[in-house]
Amino acid sequence: MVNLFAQSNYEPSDKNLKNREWFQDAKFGLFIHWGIYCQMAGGGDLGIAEWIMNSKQIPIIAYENLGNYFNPIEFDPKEWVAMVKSTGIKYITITSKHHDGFAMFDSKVSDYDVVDRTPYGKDILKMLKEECDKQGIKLFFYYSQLDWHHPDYFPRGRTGGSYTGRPESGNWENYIKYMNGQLTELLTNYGSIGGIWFDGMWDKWDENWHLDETYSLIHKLQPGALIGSNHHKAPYEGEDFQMFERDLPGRNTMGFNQTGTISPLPLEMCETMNGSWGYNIKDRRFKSSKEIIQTLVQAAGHNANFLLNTGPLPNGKIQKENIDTLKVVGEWMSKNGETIYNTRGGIIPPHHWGVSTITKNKKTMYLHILNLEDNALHVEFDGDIKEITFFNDNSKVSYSQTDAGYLLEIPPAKRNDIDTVLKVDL
Ligand code: FHN
Repeated sequence: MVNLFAQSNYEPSDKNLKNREWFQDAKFGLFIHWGIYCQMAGGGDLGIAEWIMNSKQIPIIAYENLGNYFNPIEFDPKEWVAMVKSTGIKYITITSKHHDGFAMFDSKVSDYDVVDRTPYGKDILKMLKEECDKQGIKLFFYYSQLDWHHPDYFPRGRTGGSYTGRPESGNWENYIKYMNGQLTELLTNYGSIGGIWFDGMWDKWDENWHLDETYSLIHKLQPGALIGSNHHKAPYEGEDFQMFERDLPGRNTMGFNQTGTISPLPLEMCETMNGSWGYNIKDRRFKSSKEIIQTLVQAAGHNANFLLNTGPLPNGKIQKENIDTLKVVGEWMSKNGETIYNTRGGIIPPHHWGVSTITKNKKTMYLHILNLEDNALHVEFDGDIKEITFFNDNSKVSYSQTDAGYLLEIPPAKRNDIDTVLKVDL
């Protein structure tokens, strides 16, 4: 029997509801997977990065050495956040602790962290948060409930088995205390944060994760903080948004999503820039800027935020290939942001030709045509339309009404290879 004890009778605070709306308006976030694993750069295997400890079965006693060499002296939070801003990204979600158990912040409930165990010795999350505050970017913390390092993460789940060298015993309640201790640090030492992005419950489904305790602790410390969990199932009570890993809401092309439920909560889809979350030197499968923009647009049309990942290098720099792509995405957003930010997934459901977004006052709809071979597009819509224009040059779109909707003329010269955006005044 799964005994999860989600936060029962949860009533989100007004602040929380406001933040949910802010979150939905923000639409675009940067996911950052950064930890001591980046120094192994995937170890020559495509598809391994932040999982290297488990994939290569590296015992704790050996893996801990990675801390001894982690010295990202070129980490410049000001540069990171400025780059984020110029891309049109509104929030950052960074790994505070991944499955390897290593904290990228100054933890007092453990010394297995960046301040105590690395020559760098600085609190990366604090540095980043200070800069985010200065530049007006919200910061969320990813936190892995799964832990391959802590001895009390016992009984073990599907991963982090005997190769780690931990005793085959442990006190689960102690682990929950430790986790809640770290979460308390994250929610008290870094000012107001966007929220907590949980991951890892899928490691042991039948465990009592004491979500009631953890979720109410978070909401008590910061009632406005949004909680989301990447458990791949429908949201539990106490969660404030629903997330989908590398898939649009409701889809399951990657094999992660275990639910057909799309909740009325704010939605978020996360995606990699290549195929890896953490830095992998061999992974050159970089998605084109076109593919990334189209996925962002698709996410918006599915009423979801887009959380796009980068895995920084051991020296603290962001991969150049990622910066180049983000620059192009930023240029597109600076021209077309009006059709994405502050909108909701359109009243015209996603179609093979593309998606629609709509302003919150429902006066303007945007059609994002992502695939079109014909010179005309039939759109099923039974509302009244005042005018349709091409968003890029305000020229009028010729259209006629049909029994089922509207037939729009889209001559080839007016089409854009990435997204032909039409503005529809309702
Ligand atoms: O195992 C993790 C993985 O390393 C990464 O953090 C992703 C991000 O969504 N989540 C997990 C897999 O579901």
